[in-house]
Amino acid sequence: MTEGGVAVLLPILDEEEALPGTLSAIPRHPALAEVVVVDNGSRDRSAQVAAAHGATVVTEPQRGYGSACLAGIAHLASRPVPPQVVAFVDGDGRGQAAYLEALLRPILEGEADLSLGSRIPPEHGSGLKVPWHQRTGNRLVLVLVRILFGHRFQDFAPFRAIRMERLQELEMDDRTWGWTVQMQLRALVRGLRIAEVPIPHSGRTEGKSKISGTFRGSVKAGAKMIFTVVRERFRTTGRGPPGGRARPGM
Ligand SMILES: Nc1nc2c(ncn2[C@@H]2O[C@H](COP(=O)(O)OP(=O)(O)OP(=O)(O)O)[C@@H](O)[C@H]2O)c(=O)[nH]1
Ligand SMILES: [Mg+2]
Repeated sequence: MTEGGVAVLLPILDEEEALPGTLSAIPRHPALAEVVVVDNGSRDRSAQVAAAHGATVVTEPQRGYGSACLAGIAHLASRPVPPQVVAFVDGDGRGQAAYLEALLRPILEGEADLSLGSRIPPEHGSGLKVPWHQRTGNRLVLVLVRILFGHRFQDFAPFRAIRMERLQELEMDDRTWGWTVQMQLRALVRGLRIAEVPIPHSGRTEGKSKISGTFRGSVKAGAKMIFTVVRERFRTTGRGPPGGRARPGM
């Protein structure tokens, strides 16, 4: 890896309890250039906790997971030397962060532009029970993508890494929970090389769930993801058949 290195981006809301564990779990990879926490209007001490752990804190008042991601990317793009790779980690992502090197490997070895940390379901050994509403919603979105885009993704998990230049070419604009779906579908349609790295599913161990920990949260996020799949299908019509150079199961 030459200039720029890897930046880790954490879009967060009210994560003061989980952040210390997550930030400490990020491996000190030689290519790691910056850790950016985007605070999306937290009512707790998330921003202070992030700064105390050495992260750059970016504030984004407009609510939404995608809004926070966009603010973080704008911050990184404005750096004198922008990073070459951006990795996304959730605020409660202590368990994911430990797998950062495995996630980055396909990109750093020049095999992929986008590397997706796909959660291994508990029946395959991760031992963690995913709530039924989250499992059902996720499956529904995966099936819909298969029908409308002809591609079998394993997951739409937020833990992922992408080459900065490729990310900017995707012209991402989803400000909500459609963010992960939009990124994968646009990467597919534009022919990015996609790797899916199996990551054991590790649930939240600190702080409060905002999305799939509750039935209401799952329904809202699921509806947004389904809407995003359909919208992206219409938006990308005429760009040629989807397919890309995805490498499922890698
Ligand atoms: N920027 C932003 N981030 C949010 C918002 N709501 C939640 N998040 C963050 O999004 C990530 C995922 O939220 P979680 O509450 O962990 O949702 P989940 O992973 O589906 O569910 P659990 O892990 O079971 O709690 C975390 O980093 C949250 O802090 C929001 O409105 N804006
Ligand atoms: Mg979580």
